[in-house]
Amino acid sequence: MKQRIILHIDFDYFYAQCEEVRKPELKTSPVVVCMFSDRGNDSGAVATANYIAREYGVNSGLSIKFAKKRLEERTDSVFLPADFEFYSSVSEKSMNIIKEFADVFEYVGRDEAYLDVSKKIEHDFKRASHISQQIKNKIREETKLTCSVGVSGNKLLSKIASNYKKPDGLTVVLPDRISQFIEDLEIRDIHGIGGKTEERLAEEGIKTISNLKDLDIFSLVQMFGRKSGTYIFNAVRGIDDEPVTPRAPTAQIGKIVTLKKDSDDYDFLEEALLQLCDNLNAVIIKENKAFKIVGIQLTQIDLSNKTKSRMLKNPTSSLEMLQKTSKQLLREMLDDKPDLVRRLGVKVSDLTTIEGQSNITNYF
Ligand code: DGT
Ligand code: CA
Ligand code: CA
Repeated sequence: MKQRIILHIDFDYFYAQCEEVRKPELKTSPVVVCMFSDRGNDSGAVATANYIAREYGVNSGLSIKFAKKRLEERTDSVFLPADFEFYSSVSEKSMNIIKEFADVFEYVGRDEAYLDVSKKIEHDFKRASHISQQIKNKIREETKLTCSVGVSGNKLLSKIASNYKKPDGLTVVLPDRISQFIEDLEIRDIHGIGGKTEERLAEEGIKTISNLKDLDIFSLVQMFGRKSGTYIFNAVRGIDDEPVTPRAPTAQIGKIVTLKKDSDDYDFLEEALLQLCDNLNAVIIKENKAFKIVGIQLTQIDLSNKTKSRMLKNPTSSLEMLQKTSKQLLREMLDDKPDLVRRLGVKVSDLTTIEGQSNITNYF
């Protein structure tokens, strides 16, 4: 078989960079994009931060309170609420540019995609670096964004490579450099080997990639089961046959209902909400999706809409998570004393498709 050549493209500090694009004067300040939870001024977590803020230890998931503390001395710091609609529009524009360069284009998430370019560049790695640089240039010219690109013969290595040098990186892993490239990594750098697996391996004294490489497939299967064991065995050798699968973004899936009566009663609304969650979950499962954002919408009797959404820590397709999060959102919205509610909706977004290898990574 001819050499495959696959690119993984990941935009740098995506939400924060989007904010810099619409307000370039932010570029010299720490920029922190926040998911405020509305329980008080500073409750909530950091969605992402630009690289200046990261120098102060401000990263995704940190509480806003801590982020402010760490940036105390930077009086020029900017804390902004996440504006998903804007980020989606920037993403759409960027993805449309990238797509043109691919034989096969696979959308992974708002700031991430795989491109199979094997045919287009006639299986030639020299041309792969060239096309990657062209993509970066075009993205920068047309959207003013930087991204990091990983190039290799498969998805696994390209994903690791795009993260290898950030921001504005370009890393090519040539076929004869694979084992050297992998040996210098940490175990956790390998996509699909999560914290739990790492802990389990550490219990056995396996702390480096080369320790891990010494394990035979039988031991790995014994520890992690056939599917995951085989995955790890191959991954540390840089082997991955997953095809780049044509996939476009599904923006969101939602369900909406007109209530039997107008109401602002929590229990009444909850009952309708749980029914919506059931219906929505059926679609999520059928389409093999995982979601990261849950939102609800109230249409009031004057037909005005109120919406509220929350980002979860990890993508999931769990009905329980959907119910729990949407009930929480409903409570918070009723605390704000809306008018009587006429229509109620629940939606999920930031969707990813679960299948093949990514199925495995969900077990870790
Ligand atoms: P990087 O490392 O330069 O690629 O930085 P980001 O910010 O692009 O990080 P990435 O690619 O892991 O995630 C893409 C976007 O997803 C990011 O801009 C914000 C969002 N995100 C990532 N992690 C979290 C998190 O833990 N919580 C929340 N709320 N959002 C997150
Ligand atoms: Ca990114
Ligand atoms: Ca990403």
